[in-house]
Amino acid sequence: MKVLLFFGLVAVALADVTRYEGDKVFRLKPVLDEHVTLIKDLAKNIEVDFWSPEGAELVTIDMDVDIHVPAQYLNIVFTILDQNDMEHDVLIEDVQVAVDGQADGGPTPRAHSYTKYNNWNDIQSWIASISSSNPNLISKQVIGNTYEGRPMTLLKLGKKSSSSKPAIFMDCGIHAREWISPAFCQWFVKEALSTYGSDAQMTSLLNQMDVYVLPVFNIDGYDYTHKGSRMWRKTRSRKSGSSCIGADPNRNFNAGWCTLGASSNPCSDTFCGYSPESEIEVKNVANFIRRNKAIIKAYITIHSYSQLLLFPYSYTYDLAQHHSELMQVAQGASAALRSLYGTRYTSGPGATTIYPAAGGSDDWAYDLGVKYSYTFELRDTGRYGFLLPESQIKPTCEETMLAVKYIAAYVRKNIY
Ligand code: DDK
Ligand code: ZN
Ligand code: ZN
Repeated sequence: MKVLLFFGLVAVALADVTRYEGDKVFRLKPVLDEHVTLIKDLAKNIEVDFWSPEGAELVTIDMDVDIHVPAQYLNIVFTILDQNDMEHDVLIEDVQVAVDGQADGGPTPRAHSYTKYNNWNDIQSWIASISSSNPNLISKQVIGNTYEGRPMTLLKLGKKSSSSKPAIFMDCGIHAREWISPAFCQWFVKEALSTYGSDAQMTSLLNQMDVYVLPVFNIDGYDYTHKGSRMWRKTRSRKSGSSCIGADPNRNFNAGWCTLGASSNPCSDTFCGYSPESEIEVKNVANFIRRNKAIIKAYITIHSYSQLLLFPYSYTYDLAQHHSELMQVAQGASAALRSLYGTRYTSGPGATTIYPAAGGSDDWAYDLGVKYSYTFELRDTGRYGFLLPESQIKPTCEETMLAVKYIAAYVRKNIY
């Protein structure tokens, strides 16, 4: 009886998990206005999961469009592409195979590891143990709870000091499915602790500044990508009157909110939310940064994929007041990143480098007065996309460390 009950529960649990057998990821190359219209029509009529750009409303001519198409729609999509002569590649032949293939970072049993995609449970225990490991360099504080009630714990790295130090704020995991991002925040914390005292750059950084690290911003969404649907992007907030769940946290900040490159449709992956900061996770982070704006000198947010280093603005095509300095620092950071494995990044303002998108955290922080405001889009450029294999965590994090440390060193030398 017990055994039967057990298998019954397992079956129920499995039935809840979205699977992607036979699904494909295409890269479309729209070179005619008709191609763009066609992609938008396709999105209206069948269930297309936009990987890049992240919604049909962001598609423009001559851009690469990466879409994940469920197996049941493949025939129709192939037919439409051929009938309309739209150039396309298949990036991923079978999405479920790629999902299963991500975990190439080592054998089970899978405890916390810096070269694995840890689930929220493991990250939570890691936060607790790492912050008690070295009380002289690290402390933690809860800045609020998520919609589903999980604590948002912020780590503070830096040599203890009697007076308050200038600080850098960095978050990971704004978007649930971008798993390489929380992996980078964990890596950064580990590296900071283990290289303090030996690496000159890290030692000066933590002596003169504090670095606030939020390892997972959108915890509810992240947890859901482990337990429910791997391709979830948004928060998990519900509102009566809509059957669709969640808003895009990176469209929910109060910066040109919902004017451009965001959707007011609650079912869209780029839904801007019902009002600025309607998402409690966004409000918690915004409140913390507002409260500490006198000391926060840089804001860094980690996403994937595309290999870009972006800075304001995304809600307008206008150049930021500090455009040339932001560009210079971005190019220096990209060069540092490339020096390790040759990985190429493109730098520039969000609106022209990726796509116009209002309500982003970087634009909001910048307009608040945090001059050095950067959005990273980490590896890769689409071979695996969000399903970057675990074997790439180490090289990705190592090279990204060089870029983040470059920005941090620049900020440290230029704020006094
Ligand atoms: O939120 C997005 O769509 C991407 C990361 Se997935 C970044 C867009 C540019 C920075 C937003 N201000
Ligand atoms: Zn993202
Ligand atoms: Zn992205």
